[in-house]
Order: sequence, then structure tokens, then C-alpha cells
Amino acid sequence: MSTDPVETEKSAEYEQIFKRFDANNDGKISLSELSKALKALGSFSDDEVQAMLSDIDSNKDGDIDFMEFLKFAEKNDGLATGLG
Ligand SMILES: [Ca+2]
Ligand SMILES: [Ca+2]
Repeated sequence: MSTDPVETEKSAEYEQIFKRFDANNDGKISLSELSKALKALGSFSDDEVQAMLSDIDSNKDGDIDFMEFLKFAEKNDGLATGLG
């Protein structure tokens, strides 16, 4: 087995967080979903939310899919879990 149990556990954790952000459950986090989730956590300005979305949205389609979220979460370990 090439699956690292720690990584698997982490991506399950990230999946939970992702689902929490993805309010309408379409498998993508839109700008308004990100905005609502971040603003529930603290004071984020619209500019900050937009900047964060652009940062995570690597294919620039305007939404964050799970793979994009996962890449972001792995690069920013602790941040994503802190948000959850
Ligand atoms: Ca969504
Ligand atoms: Ca995207």
C-alpha cells in the first residue's frame, strides 16, 4: 500500500472543512461561500476574501474545487485546520 495513513487522515480532515465551506454542496467553494465562511470566523474584508480566492483558485474559473483546496491546505498546514 502506498497510502500514507497520516496523509489520508489529513485529507479526510480537509474534506470536512471543505464541506463546511461548500454550503450548497456542489463540490466547489464559490466566492460568496468563501466570504460567508471567512466572515463567520472573523473580520475579513471583501478584498481579503477576493485575494484569498484568487490565491487558491489555481485554474482561475472563479470557484475553489477540492483539489485546489487540498493543495492550498497542504501548503498552509495549520491555517486550514485552524479555520475548521
Ligand atoms: Ca458550493
Ligand atoms: Ca478553480
